[in-house]
Amino acid sequence: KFLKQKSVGVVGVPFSGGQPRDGVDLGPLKIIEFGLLDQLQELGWQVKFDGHRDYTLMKPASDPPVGRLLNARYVSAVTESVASSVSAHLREGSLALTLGGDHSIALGTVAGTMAVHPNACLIWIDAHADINTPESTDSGNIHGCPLSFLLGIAGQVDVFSWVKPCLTPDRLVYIGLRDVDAGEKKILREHGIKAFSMHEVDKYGIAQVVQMAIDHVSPNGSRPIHLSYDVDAIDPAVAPSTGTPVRGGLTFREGHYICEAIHETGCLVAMDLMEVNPSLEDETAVFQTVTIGCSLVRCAMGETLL
Ligand code: EXY
Ligand code: MN
Ligand code: MN
Ligand code: MN
Repeated sequence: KFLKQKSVGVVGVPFSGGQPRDGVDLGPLKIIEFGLLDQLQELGWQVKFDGHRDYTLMKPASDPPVGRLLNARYVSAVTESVASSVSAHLREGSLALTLGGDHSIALGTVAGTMAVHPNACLIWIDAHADINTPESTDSGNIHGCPLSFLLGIAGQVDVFSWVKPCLTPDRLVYIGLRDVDAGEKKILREHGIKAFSMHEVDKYGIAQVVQMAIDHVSPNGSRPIHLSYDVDAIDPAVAPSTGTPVRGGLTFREGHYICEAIHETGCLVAMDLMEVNPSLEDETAVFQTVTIGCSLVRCAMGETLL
């Protein structure tokens, strides 16, 4: 509905500066090595991929904490660049697919989407709420904070002055939450942000949850959809190679169902696949996690079981 042609622009972001563990920067390389681009071509997509950018060139010589925020200058520079890559693909009428890297990257991807589709909605699949403010974050890891910047509730942080508030609470919905900080719970409540935690997934079933989520952010199917998928939403027994695993997650099928149902809306314009860390756990675990990453993307882009 919102794409000009069946083409996808792929943005590979080998970046880990939003959190402390090495290896998540290898995620995009592994995912592409596993053949995702060919798989998308087989689904009938024209694939545009300029290769992985070397974001380490953007690393400032010195990047002392800004308040509690760690690597703030580096994260800001990388995400600003990601935003322009994403919006360039969208302006050409292609779907923008971003492979991470840690979830701070979504600060860039969502800003990039909103620059082209200002009315777009955001479906955030995650064990975590990623909505800490520079004041509420305990860890200082910016992958736990991107939504506060996008919503304009982060307050003034000069290093991030390029980020303009571009998302409203009514256009954000979560599925899969199960590890939300006390400060984040307060933010969700105060801003009336809709969230379907694992409790609601258990209670209503995934099909009804996805339907309610889409109806909430896109009444009458009127809005372009940005899907930001953190692989840690899936249960760590199924997708173990990720930096902040939390028990009690989505099953293999629940995780895929979300993508299938969003594909069926015909409104998907951008997708992120984040937090795949091929340096964590054993070879089998990495294989499982990367394989699932690829199949989640394929399902969101039209692969069906029959
Ligand atoms: N809420 C915790 C923090 O702010 O540090 C944990 C965040 C983990 C975020 C992962 C990417 O989803
Ligand atoms: Mn996340
Ligand atoms: Mn997460
Ligand atoms: Mn926690």
